[in-house]
Amino acid sequence: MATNRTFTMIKPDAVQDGNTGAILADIEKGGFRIVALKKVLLTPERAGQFYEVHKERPFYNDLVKYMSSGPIVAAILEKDNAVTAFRELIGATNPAQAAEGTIRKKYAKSIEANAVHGSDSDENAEIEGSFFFGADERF
Ligand code: DGI
Repeated sequence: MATNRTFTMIKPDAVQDGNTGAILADIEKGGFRIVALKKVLLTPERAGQFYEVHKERPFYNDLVKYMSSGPIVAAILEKDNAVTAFRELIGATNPAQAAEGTIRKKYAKSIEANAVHGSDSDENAEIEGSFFFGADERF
């Protein structure tokens, strides 16, 4: 059964471009409640740990370098069927293929600098949320 929480990060390019507020507004307008929120600079070690599942992919080193290149904004979000609903709101990984009106279509620059992360399963949403937030940071 689908749970009602997912995890997101606003990635360094979108934070650097001053799009944090606009993206959070799109998220709330999309019907998601912000359960937890913080701005943080990942070390390359922490970014590498977060993307451990992609370790064997050819873009892993670039991804780790990019995700630790500037602060990100991490959040836990709540809505019915949150994982699926949020991936619909953000659009395809590659912004060239993202549907009109999606967050990636509006704010992403490339397949790597693609503005936001969204968990791909309920299990990963819980793991990723716990990577950033303790129980006393979720409301
Ligand atoms: O779940 P997604 O973020 O939509 O996509 P994913 O889990 O397949 O990949 C995680 C991130 O890795 C993605 O947001 C951007 C980066 N990435 C994925 N595929 C490529 C990539 N980066 C590069 N440079 N090239 C890729 O083919």
